[in-house]
Amino acid sequence: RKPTLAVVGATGAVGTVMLQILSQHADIWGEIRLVASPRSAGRKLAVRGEQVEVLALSEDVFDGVDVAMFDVPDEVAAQWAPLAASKGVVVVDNSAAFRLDPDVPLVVPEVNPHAARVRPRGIVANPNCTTLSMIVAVGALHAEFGLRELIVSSYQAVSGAGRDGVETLRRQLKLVTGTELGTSPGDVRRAVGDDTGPFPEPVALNVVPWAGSLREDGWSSEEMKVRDESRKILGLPGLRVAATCVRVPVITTHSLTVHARFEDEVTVDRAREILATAPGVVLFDNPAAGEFPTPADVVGTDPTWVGRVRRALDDPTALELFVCGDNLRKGAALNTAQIAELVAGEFTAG
Ligand code: 11C
Repeated sequence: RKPTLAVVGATGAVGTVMLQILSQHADIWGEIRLVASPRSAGRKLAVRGEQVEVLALSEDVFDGVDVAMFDVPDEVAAQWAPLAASKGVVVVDNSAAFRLDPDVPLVVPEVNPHAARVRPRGIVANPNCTTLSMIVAVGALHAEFGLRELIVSSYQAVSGAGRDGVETLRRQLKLVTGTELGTSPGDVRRAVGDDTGPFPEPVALNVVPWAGSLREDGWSSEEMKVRDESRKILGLPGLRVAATCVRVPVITTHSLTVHARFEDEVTVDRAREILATAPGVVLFDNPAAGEFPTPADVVGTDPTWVGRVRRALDDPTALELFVCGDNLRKGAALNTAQIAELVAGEFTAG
């Protein structure tokens, strides 16, 4: 029997990519039901080449559903995911609401697929896009070398903040294009005005060292997610992690610099072999030819792209990498779909 799938949050930035992915992947699903807020109910969206009407989120929409992929705000997921699970639905949730719950596995199919089978609450969590943009590459290196410490800086695209983030950058770019702005203090700020959308500062012609909300001691929620989620996915509760999360004027695709320290000495040759053969990773690393991943080329693709692989000059146990991943695909919709497909295998296997 082909399982029934619900896509909850089908009209959002991630939901839109979920529908594209469902249309491109092997057609393993029976009915696909599209669900969104009452505001979007009645709209028709294309999936698998058909127009499907969007239903308003309610208890009834989960009747007969086997698996549901959720991409909704944390508070909506906190309310509705347990409700769907209580009706026997396996929920794959892309919010932060359950990621650190010890009874909810946090899954990246290339790294810890086995974890998806043990789900006491009927919920499987999908990691944050910043963690996901690097963890497939880091997980492959960890499996060989044994990870001890991660020091990362992110260069995060505006679509991580949803449609509002994208609209904000596009609006600001129109206001600064063709000007001489960016040459004196505050000139960009004055040109884009007080409405900086979901960002605390102008993002056009700028970089903003902030993503998420304020946590203790000056850390951002985004930085804490990178730390907490990496530890949980890799099964390393004591892993040393320091992250600095930065927003850059890129539409889609997060990048990170990664300093990864391992148990013993590493070699670049072995690291390159691992990265070149790891599922879900593309090694694109030839600086002499000007070849390294950038968001402009990576956007719209599935893998984690890795370049600039070097051994740390002052520590033979550490590697330096530059990593790019499409935050809406592997960072959100694709990983969620991959988890849902893992779970679907349980239904089709009987
Ligand atoms: C961003 N990574 O780029 C965030 C968005 O916990 O899933 C995703 C927030 C989350 O703004």
